[in-house]
Parts: sequence; structure tokens; C-alpha cells
Amino acid sequence: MPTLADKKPNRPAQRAQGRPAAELIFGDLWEYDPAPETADPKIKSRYDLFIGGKFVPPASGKYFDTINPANETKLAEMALAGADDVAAAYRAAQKAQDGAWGKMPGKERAKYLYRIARLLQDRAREFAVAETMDNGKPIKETRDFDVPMAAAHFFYHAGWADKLAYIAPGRRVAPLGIVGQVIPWNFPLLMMAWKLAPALAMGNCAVIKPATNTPLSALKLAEIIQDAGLPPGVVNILSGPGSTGGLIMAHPQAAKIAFTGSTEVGKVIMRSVAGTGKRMTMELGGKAANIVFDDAPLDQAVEGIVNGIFFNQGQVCCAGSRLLVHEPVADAVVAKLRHRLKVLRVGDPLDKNTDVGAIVSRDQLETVRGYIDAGVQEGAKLWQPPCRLPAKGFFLPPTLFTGVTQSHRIAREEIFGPVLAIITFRTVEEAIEKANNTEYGLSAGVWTDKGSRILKMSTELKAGVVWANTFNKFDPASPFGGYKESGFGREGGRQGLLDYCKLV
Ligand code: TAP
Repeated sequence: MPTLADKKPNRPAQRAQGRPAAELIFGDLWEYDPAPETADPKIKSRYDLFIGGKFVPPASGKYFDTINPANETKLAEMALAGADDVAAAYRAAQKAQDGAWGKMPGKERAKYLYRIARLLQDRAREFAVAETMDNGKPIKETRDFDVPMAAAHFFYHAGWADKLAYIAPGRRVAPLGIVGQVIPWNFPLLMMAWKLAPALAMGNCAVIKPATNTPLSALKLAEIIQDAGLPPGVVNILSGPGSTGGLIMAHPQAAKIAFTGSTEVGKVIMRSVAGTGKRMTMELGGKAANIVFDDAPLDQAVEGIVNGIFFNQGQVCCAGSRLLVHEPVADAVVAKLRHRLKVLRVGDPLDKNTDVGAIVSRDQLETVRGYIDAGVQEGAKLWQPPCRLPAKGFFLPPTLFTGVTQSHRIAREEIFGPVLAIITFRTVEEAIEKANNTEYGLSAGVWTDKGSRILKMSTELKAGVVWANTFNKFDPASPFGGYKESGFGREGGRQGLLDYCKLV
């Protein structure tokens, strides 16, 4: 019977070096046939702002480059929005809110959301490639997760638009008005959908800013919004720097602001709008514990750990970046993890075989490297699989740290990269205490065979989401949000809609 090693094209070359066959598969670099994604991402050379249903140049005439982090080449020029553009966007939104959109019945609004969802599905492949090129995440993730999930959010909220009376029985729901929204770079298109779909279903208008690192899919979504015939001004999309985000959040016409990003910037925004009476949703950072007990199915748990921390290169707010592992199985879990990491494929994000793509930017790469250095300096034990990284682009091998204590920076701070800090525990109580010993509280994972233990853990863990025997599972119907410094408010489900309406 052919073995895995027999299928690897590099096997003869390595055999020539006289190494034993067993080492060739898991103990060394191995190559494979690339399977590049070839769909045309239809990227224009320049993107303007989307204000009042039209693409318009920025008032300043300034543009910035968005680059492909996998090869450091320029993808497109993006308009740089400033104060005049923010003012124009709010004027357009107010006009739409006071006009047709504000008066439109929910069942009519729903049709636009369905249309956006379907158009996104029609252009799914193109969006997946463009998003991968702008962000660096593997094509299998944009193709199978980001784009379909973004469409699912529009479908789900379209379904609510004519049933809003049921989200708060006995009360009348009304839109808030204009919402100012700012999103991060880790799930650019999906975060657009998370923000826009509930706002529109509720009858609000939006002014939204994507991250500077990844503005492309937001402006491509503007094309879909235009094609869907959404009334002008209902959605306004402004690419630009953090200061533009500050202007969007602080604008007096914003009835609500919704921010997803770092806890640090979230606090700046909260201070800037304190006392204005604006409604707020804050989706901030995380430092999730993924907890493995000795009765867990270990192979399944290892897959969950890998998915938990290496999905999207670990640039995930709810990433399982702290592995808490029961002492009796700690050595076995670490051995299995090492074995698994040796066959993760790091490289070209457009290759359909790639498991770990590029880090979003040079700055983020340096930040993560800084944490790896800090882990070593503070005495944790570093392990990375043998890994040949591309010569250009921002890449890192999947990284494990053992011997981590709770005081280490890698155990306390959000790294936002492919770095796993492994900590052991002896009792259920110790696991709960260590998991909750963080300023964050966005998500957690529990791996065990016992239903009663799952119930106990999910009750006592201070996290917005607790996954049991799985990790990183999302559904538009399921509310997502944090405790403590991970933020407040929920996105998704009925609770998410309640954050976009007033009850009268
Ligand atoms: P941030 O640096 O906080 O940036 C997020 C967004 O805020 C970007 O669009 C950024 O613009 C903008 N921004 C920067 N300064 C601003 C200011 N003073 N006022 C208003 N907007 C401002 O985060 P990031 O590095 O893009 O994303 C990573 C962080 O997001 C992580 O902490 C992660 O945990 C968090 N995150 C949380 C969630 C949820 S659901 N909780 C989901 C995804 C990500 P520029 O891009 O131009 O700087």
C-alpha cells in the first residue's frame, strides 16, 4: 500500500541524501505540487470612496497603496478619506435615513439584503482570491469560510428584516439612525457583513471604515451594493487611516458606533465619545484558553488546538492562544502537536494546499517576533517545526512554547499571531482559575468526554463564547461578543439586532 511519503515529490531527492524514509515525512522539510488558485480577482488599479451610492475621489486627492503581504507587491491605490469625506458620508446617510430608506417597510429592505448576499455568492471565487491577496490568509479559508460566511450574514439578517416585531415581543422597534462603524484587518469582508447586515436589516444607514491594511474587499463590496440597487447613502464606505476612524466615531450625527479592533483603540474611542449619549458596541481583543482534560479524545483535541491557534495565522480575536492541558496528558498532547505541526504547509496563500499563509503586514510580523523573543527571554521553551519560508513576504512558522507560566507576557498579552503558549493544570478548579486569569473574556474551548464537566466549565468560564469539543465555530444566528476588556454588546443573532434598534 502506498504511504504518505510515497506521494511526496521530494522523496527521491531526500533519499539521495541518505536519510531513513520515516524521517522524510515528519522530521524534515517536504515539498508538494503547488495547486495555485487562478480565478481573476478583478482588482482595479485605483479605488475611490463610496459615498451617496457613487464612487467619488477623496476631497484631498490623496491615495495610499494596499499591498499583498505574501509578496510585498502593490495591489491597488485606495482613496484616503479625511474630514470632508466623513462629513459628506454623514450627509448622504442622513438624506437616505430621512428619505426612502427610513420609511421603507422591513419586507422591502429584506430584498436588498438578499440581493447583496446572492451577488456575493455569484462573485465568491473572485472575492476569495482578492481577500487572500490583500490579507495573506490561505485561499482555502477565504473560499470556505470568509466569503460564504459573509453571504450567510446578509441572508440571515434579510430573514429578520420583516420579522423585527418578534425580537422584543410587546415593544415596538425602531431604527437608531446613522451608525458609524470601524473594522479591523483580520476578517475584512466578514467584518463588513457583521456590521452592515444587522444595521441595514433594522433600517439604519451606515458610514464604515475598513482597516488600512485590508481595504480592498470593502470597496469591492461597494460594487455589489451598487449593483444591488441599494438606495444612495444607505451604506457609505471610506478607506483611510485610524484618524478617519476617529472622525467617524466622533461625528455628532452617529446615533451609534460599532467598533471591532484592539482593546487599546477601543478605549481611546470610548473616551472620545463619553457623555455624548451614543449607543456603542465594542468587539475587542482576546486571550482565549483552550482547555484539554485527560479524558478528551486527544487526536480530535489536537485538531481543535491547531485550528484554534493557526487558523488565519492566529490573527483571530477569539484564537485559542493559551493551551491549558491536564498534566497526565500534557506530554502526549505536546508530542502529537509537534507531529501535526511538522506537516502544516506554510507558504503561498493562493496555493489551495496552504495551511498557514502570510502575516498581514511587516509591522504585525515584527510585533509577533517581539513576543517570540519575549517568550524566550522570560524562560519559556520555544519549538518550531523545520520550515522553509518564502524569501519575500511576511511569514512565520507555527510556534509552540512549553514551560509557560501565567506571568509570562506570551500568556497574558494578545499576540495575534501563530504562537501557542502551553500551560499545564492538575484540577478542574485550577483550570478555571487559570483560564479566567486574564483581563480578556472573549472565548474559550473545553475538551472532555464528560457532559457535566462541559456544563460546569461553560458556567464558570468568563468568556462570551465557550466551545465544547470544537473551536472556532461560527453561525450568524449565534451572538458573539466579550466580557471584561474584550468589549460589550453582541453581534449576530437576536441579541445583535437588539444592539441596532431602539425599543419604543
Ligand atoms: P486596531 O489597531 O484597533 O484597528 C482597528 C480599526 O480601528 C482599524 O480600521 C484602524 O484603522 C482603526 N483605528 C485605529 N485608530 C483609531 C482611532 N483612534 N479611532 C478610530 N479608529 C481607529 O486593531 P487591528 O490591529 O486592526 O485588529 C486587531 C485587533 O482587533 C485585535 O486586538 C483583535 O482581537 C481585535 N478584533 C476583535 C474582534 C472581536 S469580534 N472581538 C474581531 C476581530 C479583531 P487603521 O487600520 O487605519 O489603523
